[in-house]
Amino acid sequence: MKIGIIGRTNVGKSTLFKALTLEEVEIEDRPFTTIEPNKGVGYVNVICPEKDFNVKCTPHNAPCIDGIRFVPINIIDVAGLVEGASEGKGLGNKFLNDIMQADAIIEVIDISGNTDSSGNKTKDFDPAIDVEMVDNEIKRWIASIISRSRYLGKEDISDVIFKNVSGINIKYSTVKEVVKELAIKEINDETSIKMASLMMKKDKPMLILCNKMDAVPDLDKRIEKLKEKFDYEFMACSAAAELTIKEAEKNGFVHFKDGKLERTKELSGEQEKAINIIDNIIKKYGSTGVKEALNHLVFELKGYKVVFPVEDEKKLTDGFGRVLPDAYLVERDATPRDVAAMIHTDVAKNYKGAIDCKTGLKIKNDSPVKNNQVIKILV
Ligand SMILES: Nc1nc2c(ncn2[C@@H]2O[C@H](COP(=O)(O)OP(=O)(O)OP(=O)(O)O)[C@@H](O)[C@H]2O)c(=O)[nH]1
Ligand SMILES: [Mg+2]
Repeated sequence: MKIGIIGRTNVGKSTLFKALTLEEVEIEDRPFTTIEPNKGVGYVNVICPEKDFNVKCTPHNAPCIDGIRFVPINIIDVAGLVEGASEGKGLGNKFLNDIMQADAIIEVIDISGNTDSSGNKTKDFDPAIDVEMVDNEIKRWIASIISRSRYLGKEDISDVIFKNVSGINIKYSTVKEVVKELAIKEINDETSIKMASLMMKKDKPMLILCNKMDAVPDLDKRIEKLKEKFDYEFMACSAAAELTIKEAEKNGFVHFKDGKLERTKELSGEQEKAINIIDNIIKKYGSTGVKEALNHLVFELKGYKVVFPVEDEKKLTDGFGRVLPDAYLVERDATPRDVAAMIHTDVAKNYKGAIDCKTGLKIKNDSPVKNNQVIKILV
């Protein structure tokens, strides 16, 4: 799974990206080896089933820290979006194509209002302007791809559209649904924009993340104002605070557990000052908001689930004797057979069914797996 970070310049996209993808000493065994300069690996969190089953896990693809599994996902951070990008302005098309490879999008906005559309210092800038602009550019870009379709009236219109939108990672089933729901009979500017909107909603849900919450006294009021205007979900964060914690953790100064920062080393005056600022943010908001945003986008908006496949349903081990080794992120409708295909083509080929390791009962072949389910694939 890929998450794209988008937004206009200077809102804190790269700070968020760094906070999400920072390599931590405790985290090992990354499955993703091809990482381009603007791409990295972040982690969503689920509770490790080890406690529930009264075992101790031996993680392979998803590290476990304090009973929380860190399941890897790809993150893409791109350059700031400018008005007219869909027509080639700024980094334009290349950039939008990159972001369209993502399965879900985080749009970062600067809720402090201290920077304007061009990223320059100002006061009381209305971030609704940015939300509007990004929304427009993404939809126009998708619409421009749809409208490249040459429909002569004889073929299946979905097939014609899919030929173009498959390149930006829109599913065939989505194109079919969109064509049906909007009763599309022809492809023109108006229908393309409508289709773009709906395709985006279905295949690339976007969460708007109000960054720099540390710099505003009236966060709730500002978010409420945005919510009234747009049909998006809004959450808030301080990417800078999250990055400070991650770096302090990496250097062994603090440990963040159960919503609290524990000092694990004596801190210098400057360090103590920085950590105190973070402490105050956490006291006020409960967290920096970064992890919550990523988890919300992946598990709620995108509906993904995490499953733990094992070979031995009693010991919960794989062929190497590792307990609950792997955590797989699967799509909303994934069945045990889909999980089998993720493990290996041979497992998929020889698939005979699956067992829920908690109940010991067979899972129906066509019913979707559940979040946090431990399953044994029968081959
Ligand atoms: N107060 C505050 N400042 C932040 C936060 N996150 C980022 N910043 C600051 O915002 C500025 C821009 O951060 P970047 O991460 O470079 O922003 P960007 O969106 O990647 O910018 P471009 O790559 O130019 O589009 C930097 O000075 C950051 O320190 C935050 O949570 N709070
Ligand atoms: Mg950046």
